[in-house]
Amino acid sequence: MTTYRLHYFPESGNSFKLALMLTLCGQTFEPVWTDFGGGVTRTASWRANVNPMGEIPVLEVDGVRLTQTGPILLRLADQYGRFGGAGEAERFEVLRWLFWDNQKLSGFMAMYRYRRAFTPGPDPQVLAFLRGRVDDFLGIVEAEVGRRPFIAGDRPTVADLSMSGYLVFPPDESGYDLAARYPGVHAWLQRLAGLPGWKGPYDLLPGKRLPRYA
Ligand SMILES: N[C@@H](CCC(=O)N[C@@H](CS)C(=O)NCC(=O)O)C(=O)O
Repeated sequence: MTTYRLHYFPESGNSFKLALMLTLCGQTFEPVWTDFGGGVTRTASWRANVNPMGEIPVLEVDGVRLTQTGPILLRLADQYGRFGGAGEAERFEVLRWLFWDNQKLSGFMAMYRYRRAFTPGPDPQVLAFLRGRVDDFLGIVEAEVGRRPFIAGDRPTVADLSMSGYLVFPPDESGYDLAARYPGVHAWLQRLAGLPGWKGPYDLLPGKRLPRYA
């Protein structure tokens, strides 16, 4: 049986993506809480011993450290035969949205939420810029998931798990009341939350939280 150890912090939507995928695939993992707020991922020793990219999450699979949620999700999808998409066209869609999510939706939403809620005295101009980008990306998702149940087609895939990773945190952290402003996105998130075994980030990722400023 494969053993998993997930280096994470509870507010990390990227960590949630992996925790959720493992859970939906019926796997358990050892949670390795990491002091992100205390700056441990910036230290030379953490980078030398855990992740040279300086990022959370890190998934240890039978002792081998893997990073970058996109390829990890794809590998787990192959391993468990779940959420990988069916056929060449759907798999291409999965890759397309995974890349887009990493660069755009999750990338900017993570920065916006972190600055807004977990950083003292955020620069209003920086927040306005980031929010403008997130609004654009949410508008794109709103249109797409209004046309089909899940982002790559009729079935949920790792692209949905990735893209929803930062959208399921409480509105007072993200600053977005999705039900009110993006009802199609909200309905898509509800479809995902209806998957058997689905749990939210703070249920899957326990431990000490970051200080809140908003
Ligand atoms: N593309 C990466 C993103 C990982 C990432 O940005 N993680 C955040 C925490 S959730 C981080 O460690 N950021 C540190 C930094 O940007 O310096 C992935 O999918 O794993």
